[in-house]
Amino acid sequence: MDKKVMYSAVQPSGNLTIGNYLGAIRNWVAMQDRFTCYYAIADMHAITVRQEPADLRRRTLELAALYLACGLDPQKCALYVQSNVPAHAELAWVLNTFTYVGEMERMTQFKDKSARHPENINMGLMDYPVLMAADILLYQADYVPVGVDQRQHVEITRDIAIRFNHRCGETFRVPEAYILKEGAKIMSLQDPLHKMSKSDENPNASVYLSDDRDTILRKFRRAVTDSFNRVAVSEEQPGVTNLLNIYAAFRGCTAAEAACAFEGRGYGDLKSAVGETVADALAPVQAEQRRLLADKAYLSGVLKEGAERAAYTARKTLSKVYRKIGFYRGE
Ligand code: ATP
Ligand code: LTN
Repeated sequence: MDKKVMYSAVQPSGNLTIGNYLGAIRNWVAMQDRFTCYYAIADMHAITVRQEPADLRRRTLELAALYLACGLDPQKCALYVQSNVPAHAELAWVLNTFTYVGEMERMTQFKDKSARHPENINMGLMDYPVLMAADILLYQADYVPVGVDQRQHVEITRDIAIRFNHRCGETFRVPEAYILKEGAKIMSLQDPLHKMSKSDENPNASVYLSDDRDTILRKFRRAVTDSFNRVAVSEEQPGVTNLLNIYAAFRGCTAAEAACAFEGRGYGDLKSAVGETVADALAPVQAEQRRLLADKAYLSGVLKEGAERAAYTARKTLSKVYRKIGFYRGE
């Protein structure tokens, strides 16, 4: 039987956080043996908010190096830069005509980002989920491993695929979000009711994958907790629960097991243990990323080959779509 297909991407729009790592990239590695995988660097999505061109280019390479440093194997999965495969923009245009303005206006991320960037509510920001649908549908993906915040975008992708299939005949496989419980939503260290985000203005709110050991320990020491003085997983203790989730996700246990391990101990102990765990886990990834970034020729080779493989599959789907909607393709 054919292997199932996995598709995911991260935007090179800032410094990646441990939320991006635990919610997304880390889970991809575990799947590369069992699935046919495509993992993109979503630079076309990133430009929906303003980017410095030089920074965008640098972060694109950094993200490629990070994918590899986290353990993604270019022999097993296609790692590529979204803008290097023109079919994404081409399919997005077609899918735009199968998507309603009202649906896009209701998207949570669109509403959030419009509120945060009122000076630049551009069409791309609104159209973001359609481009994401094009990404996923081009590869006939079965599963899309993402953090919880992206579930709505995968749902709309399903709606668009079903609508297209219904009108034009079976064309797209209808994908499912693949969301792991531990690490699916890492919260801000300063405001544990909001998700940790790479674009948070407060640098203490997020632990970046590039942070050094001292910075990591300091950020965890300053993490907002509560005055219950009880280490437990509980809705009324979002800060402590978040620390336990982070600890559990890095240690490979459940948050409840982590809570047991810290029973009767103070928040100070918990914070340093989480900090140490995170710093220990990130150190080898950081070292490998640095090593890879020094070898630009290798990175560029990996991305070129990844784009070729992706483009081959993407073209097949796009040709089918063009045929179904009646575009003239020559005699
Ligand atoms: P931005 O703040 O620029 O919107 P982001 O930090 O939310 O960025 P994305 O590029 O939107 O990151 O997300 C990349 C992947 O990381 C997605 O699969 C997303 O679901 C996941 N992710 C992002 N933040 C978290 C988080 N706090 N916990 C778990 N997963 C997350
Ligand atoms: N919107 C995603 C990044 C992304 C993506 C995708 C994720 C772009 N295209 C396709 C899964 C599948 C985000 O994480 N913010």
